[in-house]
Amino acid sequence: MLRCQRSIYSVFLLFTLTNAFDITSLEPIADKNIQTGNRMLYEREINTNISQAVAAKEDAADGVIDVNEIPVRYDDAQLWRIYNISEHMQNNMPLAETLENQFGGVIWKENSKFLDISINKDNLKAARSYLAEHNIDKEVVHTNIQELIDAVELEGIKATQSEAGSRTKKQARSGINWKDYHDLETIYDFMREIRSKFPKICRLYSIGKTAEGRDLKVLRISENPREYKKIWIDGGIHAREWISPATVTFIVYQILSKWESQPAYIKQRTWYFMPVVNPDGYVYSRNVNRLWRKNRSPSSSSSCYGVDLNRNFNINWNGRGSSTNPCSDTYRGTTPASELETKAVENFLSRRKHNLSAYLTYHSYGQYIVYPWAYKAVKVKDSAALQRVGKTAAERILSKTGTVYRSDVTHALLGIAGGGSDDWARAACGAKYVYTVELRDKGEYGFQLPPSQIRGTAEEGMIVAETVAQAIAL
Ligand code: 0X9
Ligand code: ZN
Repeated sequence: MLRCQRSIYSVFLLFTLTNAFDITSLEPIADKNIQTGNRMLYEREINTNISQAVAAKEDAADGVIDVNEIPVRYDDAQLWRIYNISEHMQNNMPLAETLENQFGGVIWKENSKFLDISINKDNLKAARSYLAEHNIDKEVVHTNIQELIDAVELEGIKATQSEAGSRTKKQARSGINWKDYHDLETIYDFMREIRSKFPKICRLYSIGKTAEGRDLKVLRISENPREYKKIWIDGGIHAREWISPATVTFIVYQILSKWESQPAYIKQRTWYFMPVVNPDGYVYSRNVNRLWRKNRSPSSSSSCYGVDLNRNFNINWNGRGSSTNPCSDTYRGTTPASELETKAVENFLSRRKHNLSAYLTYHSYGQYIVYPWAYKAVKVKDSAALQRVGKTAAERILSKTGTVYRSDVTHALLGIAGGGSDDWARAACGAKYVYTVELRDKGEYGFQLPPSQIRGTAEEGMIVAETVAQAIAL
């Protein structure tokens, strides 16, 4: 035990001396980003329009084009906010679904108060007339979504380019930082790097593969996995919510970079981190379609791809708030846990449910900290404790960063939905502190949260994790 402690200490000392994860000295990713991470931007720079992009891809692939790989653009697409959506049922169909089915709308956010939906340029006129005919008001939040997407990419490149001249040998190999969003490889390299720097307390699992053959990776941090209470933290269930994997990697970094001086409620825990539950979707949202939400599994009954993993868990599957249509963004899949990602998480966690005290899952956007149930309009029996801890986290966030988060039971704030990972963790694994955290913002930028807000938002995610860890009795 003493030897183990000493070696942890020496790793820590080495870590401190080399300063490998000092946020200011991490290896810049600018060059890499232009070539790999931000492929959409790279492609736009070399191809001035889509037909040229197609030609370039055709060349690269010896005449074979995969239409699913042609970058999707959102020039002049608008983002609308519509209030009082429950009043606007059309022939028994919610308005969101009508706009999705008839006008190719992409639902960004739907909750008890409003609907955020984007409409492509070609459908604007028809969608506008539809709303006018039905006396439905809308706010136009953005008039060119492509501009928002481009602005994030450029800001990220600029934020990291300034460091290009200051590389040293000591810097992290993974090239991660919290000034920009990163590609999957950078996130996985970071996890590998953490494991090799802290071999005594870290274990890296591949808990399965995706439909496209990517690994599903989980990092465990624990000094005593047999005894310590477990906290699971995941991100990236929804592909386009890029702030979520960024927040989960930040929590890993925060916890480990000061490991020896962490309080008992952090050190005497077993932490599981899965920053990207949906790697295929994440890669697709970086390379092809920025607004992609689901995974990328093909359907046998439709030409549409993807299942909403947060409607695919084995808890009231096929219930309200999920869709039977493979083309919908809330498609629930063919059976409960039909998806490899869902199956992998369910198998891994249900085998480790002993001592599982908390399940935290990071999403965006809206600034909410919500707890079960989502699938029915009932609170869990110990909801008073969940409300108290959620409220404490929100108060701490407000005093530290000034951002307002609301905490409440999920069905009240976000509406009813079956098949969610949070409800499953509570029902199937008995985790007490179960929260879905909807990170920044409240809709100003939505999924295109500026890179300058990554750090502050990730700190808010960290506060939730710390508050929950503290609430669990040792
Ligand atoms: O609808 C979702 O899956 C989550 N919101 S998001 O905008 N990130 O898609 C909220 C999940 C809340 N929990 C459940 N519905 N189970
Ligand atoms: Zn989400």
